[in-house]
Amino acid sequence: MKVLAITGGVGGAKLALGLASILGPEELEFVVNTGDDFEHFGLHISPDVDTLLYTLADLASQDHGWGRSDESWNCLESIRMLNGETWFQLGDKDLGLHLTRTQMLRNNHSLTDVVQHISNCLGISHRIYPMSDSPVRTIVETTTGELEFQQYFVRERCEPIVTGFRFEGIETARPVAQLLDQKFESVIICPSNPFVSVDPILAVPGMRQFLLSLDVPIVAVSPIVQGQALKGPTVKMMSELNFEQSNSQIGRHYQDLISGLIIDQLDEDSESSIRALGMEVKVDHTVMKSLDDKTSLARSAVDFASTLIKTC
Ligand code: FO1
Repeated sequence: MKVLAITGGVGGAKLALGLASILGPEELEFVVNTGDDFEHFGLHISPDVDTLLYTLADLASQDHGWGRSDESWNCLESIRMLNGETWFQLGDKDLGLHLTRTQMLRNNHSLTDVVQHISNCLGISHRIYPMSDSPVRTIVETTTGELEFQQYFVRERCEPIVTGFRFEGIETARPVAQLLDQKFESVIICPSNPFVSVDPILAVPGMRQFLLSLDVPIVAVSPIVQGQALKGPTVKMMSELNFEQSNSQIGRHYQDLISGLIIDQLDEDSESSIRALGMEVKVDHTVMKSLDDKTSLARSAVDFASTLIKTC
């Protein structure tokens, strides 16, 4: 069974690690959000891609979920001493990756090639595709104006009230050709933020059509439990956009795409309302703390997708 996993950053990377622990490189590939990418100090930063790279390479900071473990912050301290911008924290080891990527991009390598190169160097055997090689930038529309994603997320700590999103550059973006050449037997949408992590991927012209043309089960894992997001501003965004903060709403969000939704056992009572949307529901333990939690949910998602193949 070859699986395509769609993921954003920290939340999605947990399930991604679970999937990579149970499926080999021939059985699993990833497509990752690059709407969070931005230029900082002239460097190309690709937070969601890097979170996945570091997670799969067992180099991710356990404290933050993003950035490197065993990090040092000499460069940041030096910037601070010079009254430079320190709102976005780049560790010394992490900087090495940003420098390498930026130089490769300037030497006309595609982002896909850069990600492949870094994957190889970090010993990652699963294939990771950025959602597109051309730049797409998530812009958060708020009651106080538009903000680039990292300004909203990190600098403003997700405080501004969200009114919508737009994905700058999306019109000319395309899924990477190597991804479109692949066949998959199921697709798993990791429990990432639907608005700013998964939607940018699905908004790439041709991506949704590609996924639907596979004609295979597409399964999503809900990122919310008991009306709360385990990480990040998903629920805050739902509330500000006047959406119900529920798994049913997550089901509605992906309704024209998915055939199954996995929800947490604490939300068992929403099973029938989600089924009424015309999709299958699986109730499981979706809170991933340990590696066991991650592999167990991964196995559950893969099994769920394979039961849907039989009913297709
Ligand atoms: N997130 C923060 O909340 N604060 C930071 O200073 C920060 C730095 C950072 C550096 C490199 C990197 O790859 C990610 C970093 N992140 C930071 C995480 C990132 O902004 C978000 O987690 C994602 O964009 C949302 O998926």
